[in-house]
Amino acid sequence: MACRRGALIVLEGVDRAGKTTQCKKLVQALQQSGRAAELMTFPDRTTTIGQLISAYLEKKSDLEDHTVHLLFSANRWEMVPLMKKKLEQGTTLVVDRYAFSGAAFTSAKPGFSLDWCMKPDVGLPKPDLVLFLQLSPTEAALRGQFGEERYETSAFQKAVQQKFEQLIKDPSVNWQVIDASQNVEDVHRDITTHSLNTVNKAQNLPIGELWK
Ligand code: FDM
Repeated sequence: MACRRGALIVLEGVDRAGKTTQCKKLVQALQQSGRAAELMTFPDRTTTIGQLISAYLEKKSDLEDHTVHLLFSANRWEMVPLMKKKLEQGTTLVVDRYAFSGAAFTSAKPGFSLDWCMKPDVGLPKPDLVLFLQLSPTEAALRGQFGEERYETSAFQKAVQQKFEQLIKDPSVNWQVIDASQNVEDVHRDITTHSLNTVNKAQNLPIGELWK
């Protein structure tokens, strides 16, 4: 019998919602329950494309807005063969940001439609579950100052949040909104419950294609 595939689980949300902490805790929890699980992060700053993106985010270089959008997308596409291989081998991938950040962040810039921003990512492996860590701007502000990277301002983050709200309305994607204002362990418990259900359901299903 063919090996049961792993699930593709994505965490999204605005800055300081706790995505990175929760991704790590979820990978540990899945592994402790005896399932193969690995963390992936986008942008993946280790590749040649990722290094261009990283310099842009650190404001060490400037890139034209369409160009950087396409680089973020290319940075996902270059990982697709590895992602598919791992999923097919039965490893669940927990992904810190994906095409939804791509569409939300660029479309928050003037002159970009959400529709145009989604196009380059059409056909990527479709997540079996997208967990949106919901945190109001007021609650985010209580968690401390923004960092120094590009996009880390409250006005831009508010615009990004609105774009995420539009993306969440798309019923073709399995969104689950998580209340990220809870304490770390309560958020983790909610995320783990949804993820275990998804891992069990996804194992016999083919990998879907995003936004197709
Ligand atoms: N970001 C991330 C984008 O603008 N497009 C994308 O496709 C992705 C994946 O890059 F500001 C933005 C979102 C965030 C930055 O920051 C990455 P972190 O702190 O490394 O997640």
